[in-house]
Amino acid sequence: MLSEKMLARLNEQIALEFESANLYLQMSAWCLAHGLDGCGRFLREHSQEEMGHMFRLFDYVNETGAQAVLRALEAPRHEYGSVREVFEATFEHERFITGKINELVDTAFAEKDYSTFNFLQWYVSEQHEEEALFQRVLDLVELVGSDGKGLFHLDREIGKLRTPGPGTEAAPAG
Ligand code: OFO
Repeated sequence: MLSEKMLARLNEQIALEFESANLYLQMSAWCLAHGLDGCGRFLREHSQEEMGHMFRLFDYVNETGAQAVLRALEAPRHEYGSVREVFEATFEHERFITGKINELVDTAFAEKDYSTFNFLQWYVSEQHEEEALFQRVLDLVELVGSDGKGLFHLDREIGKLRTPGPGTEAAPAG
């Protein structure tokens, strides 16, 4: 059974995962509006991945006999100066989410809720993968460049990336 504190924190994380999904979906719209179809596709897929994170938490909370409660969501940022700025924001966002997952783990431990502590390990691994993925994207921006012809190639390379699950590596699509 979840403590009140644990339930409130898990419900907040459900909202944060929704906001992550909306952030990446909004970013995909920015990319498409700027002719960057590969980046748009990658970010749209990542938005769906975030919905998976949300549902995993939603199901867990409900399975404990508690009730997942949804809150109003923050509107995501929709203006960016460049594709570099978009991907700098993705990396910053993932670091923010890692901090939130760590706080959840701290709470589970402090509440002696070892079932939730165990459940959260998947998210710990996932955040490691997510930070690595977006770091890789930033490395690509650096290597390939984001001006002129570089932007064309960058869009193609990012369009080939796939979001890995925990235990797998970010690999270009075949
Ligand atoms: Fe991007 O990991 Fe969930 O939020």
